Amino acid sequence: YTQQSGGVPKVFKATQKDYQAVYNEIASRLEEKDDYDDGSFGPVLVRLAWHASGTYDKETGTGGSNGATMRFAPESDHGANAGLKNARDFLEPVKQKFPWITYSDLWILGGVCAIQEMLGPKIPYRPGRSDKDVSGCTPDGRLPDASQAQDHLRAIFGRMGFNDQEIVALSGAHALGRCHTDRSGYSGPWTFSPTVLTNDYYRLLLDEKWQWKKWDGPKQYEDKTTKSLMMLPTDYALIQDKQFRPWVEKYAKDNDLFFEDFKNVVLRLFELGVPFAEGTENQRWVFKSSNDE
Ligand code: HIF
Repeated sequence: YTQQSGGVPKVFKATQKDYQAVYNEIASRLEEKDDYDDGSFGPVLVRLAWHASGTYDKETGTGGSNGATMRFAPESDHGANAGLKNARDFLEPVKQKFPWITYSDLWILGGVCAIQEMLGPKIPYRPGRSDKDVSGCTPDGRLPDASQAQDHLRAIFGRMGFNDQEIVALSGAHALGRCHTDRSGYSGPWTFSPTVLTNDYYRLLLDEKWQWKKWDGPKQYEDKTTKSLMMLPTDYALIQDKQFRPWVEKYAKDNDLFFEDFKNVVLRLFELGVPFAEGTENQRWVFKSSNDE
């Protein structure tokens, strides 16, 4: 990023401290803007970072978090991305304040910050993404379809390079946030604390009795006890499938194991398709959260 000062171009090389300042700005906006949804933009920021990354195709090397092409139609209009304008707009003033950061690095930093601020594990981060123009938009259909089951999950996440254990470890992120009828058509949160990351998603999957919700909307499960929680068909597939289920049981019992595996798989998800500079594999930064000493 070059800054013009008195006609002399000055190359500005951002350091960890500069990125921490961006982190802090996102964290304080999260704290301040608490009148959204269940009281936090955190979940929708996580979904933005994931949808930016989850378009990756390991065969062609296309898609992934490099590019931030969801700024443009047609990608912004893909059905799977409905509602993510809320997250992009939330981050726009941060981009204005720190114009040297790329949108693609900012969106991923937004996901990292949201996970940490919602009391999840620290997600090590490295910058290096550059923004692409509209020609970098990925074709529709690369993100998962919630009405499907295990074969679909393996096909979609396999294309990104993830195995069964990693699919289950990632899925715990559905402890966060909710479904909106005006976005996906589905309705409701997965857990009782949708703005705090815990292993509750796995515990509820196993401990609750789930039944089809009786309504006009798309097929989804509701818990028999309170009828206030939901599971998508793709969520329920994790306990129906013999290979997935043992991982659900492990994470339901052990929040530390979930956090460790979640950290590792999210870190990889967020780096898909990024041509990082050689030798930076072990040079990731861990940001201070706002509740750290
Ligand atoms: Fe989601 N996801 N996701 N998801 N997702 C929704 C919302 C969130 C799938 C479908 C949906 C992951 C995997 C899958 C989050 C994070 C992650 C919604 C509701 C749907 C339908 C959208 C809306 O109506 O607002 C499917 C089919 C997935 C494959 C298994 C990841 C693992 C769990 C990769 C992941 O990290 C988050 C956070 C939300 C909540 C967004 C919100 O606005 O609250």
